[in-house]
Amino acid sequence: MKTSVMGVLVVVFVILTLIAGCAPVAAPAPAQQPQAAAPAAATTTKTYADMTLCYPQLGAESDWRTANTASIKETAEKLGIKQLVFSDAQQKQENQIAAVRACIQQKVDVIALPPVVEDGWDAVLNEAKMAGIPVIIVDRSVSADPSMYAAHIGSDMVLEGERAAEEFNKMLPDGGAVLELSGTTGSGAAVGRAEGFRNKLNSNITILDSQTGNFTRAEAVPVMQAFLKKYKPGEDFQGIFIHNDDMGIGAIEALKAAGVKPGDLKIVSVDGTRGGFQAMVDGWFQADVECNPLLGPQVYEMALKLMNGEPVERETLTNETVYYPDKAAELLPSRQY
Ligand code: GYE
Repeated sequence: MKTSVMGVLVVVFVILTLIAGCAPVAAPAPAQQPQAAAPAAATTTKTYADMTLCYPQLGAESDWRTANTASIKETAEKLGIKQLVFSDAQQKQENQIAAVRACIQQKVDVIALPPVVEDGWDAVLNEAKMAGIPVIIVDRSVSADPSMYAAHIGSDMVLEGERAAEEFNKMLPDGGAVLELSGTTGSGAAVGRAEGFRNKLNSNITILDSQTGNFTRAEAVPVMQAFLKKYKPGEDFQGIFIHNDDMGIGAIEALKAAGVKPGDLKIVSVDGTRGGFQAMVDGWFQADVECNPLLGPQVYEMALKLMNGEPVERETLTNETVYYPDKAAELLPSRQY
C-alpha cells in the first residue's frame, strides 16, 4: 500500500515536471507596439539647405561630360544645398561602385548616379535601398530592375540613334555603306544609339563596320586610322555615324591626315557641343543630334521631392532636336556647352 502511494506520487511528480519543462522558458515577446506618431522633425518639409547629394560622376571623357559636371556643381551652388559629394570614376565602374558605397556610409540624403555601363549595379543599388537612400539614375540607363531605384532622368538614346539613321536615309537615298564609331561598350548611350540606328536605317544602307572609341577624342583617332587602312572613303563607305562629338573631332583629325576633305563623306554625330557646331560650320558634320547634358536643375528638384517623400516621375526624358549646318554659325555663339 505504502509503495503504491509512493508510486502515484512519483508519477504525479514526473507529470508536473514534464508540464513545467514544456512550458516556454521565457514569456513570448510582447507584440510590437505600433510606432508612435512621427516626431515633428520628420514631418517638417526639407529644403535645399538640408540636402546632401552624392554625384559619383562617371568620368571626364567628353565636352558633354564636362558640361554635365558643371551643371551639377553650379546648380548645387545656386540652390544652396548643404553638401554635394562629387567624385570622378575615370570611366571605371569599380570606382563608381566604391564611390556609391562611400556615400551610403556617409548617409547622404540622395544618390544621383550616371552609370558608366548598364549592367552590374544590382548589389550596390540594393545596398542603397537597404540603407533607405533613394537613387536617381541620371543620363545613361541601367539594366537593373526599376524597383531598385527611384527614377531615371536622361535622354532617349534609342531615339537619338533613330534620328541619326533618318539623316543617312535622307542623304543616301540610293543606299550605300556607313561606318559606325560607337561609344563606350556596354554603356546605355552606346547600346541605345546603336539600337536606334539599326531600327531606322534603310535596308539599302549597310553598316560596314562598327568599333568603339570609348566616347573620347584620343581613342577615336586610332580607330579612324584603322578604318582608313581597311576601307577606302567614298568607295567602300559614304558615311560615318559617330556616337559623340568628341570622337567626331578625333575622327576629323584622322580624316584630314588621310587627305579626306569636308563634305567628301556624310558624317552624323551626337551631342551638339560647341565642337560639334564648329565641325558643322567647317563642313565636316552634316547633322548633329542633340543630347542635353544640363540636367542639374531637374536632378535637385527630384532629389528634394524624394527627401520629402513626395511622388516623382519614374522616367523623365529630355526634349531634344537635330541641328544642321545651315544654322550652325548663327547658333554657335549662344551654345552653353
Ligand atoms: O553623348 C557622350 C558622353 O552618356 C549621353 O556620354 C552621355 C554620353 C554623351 O561621353 O559625349
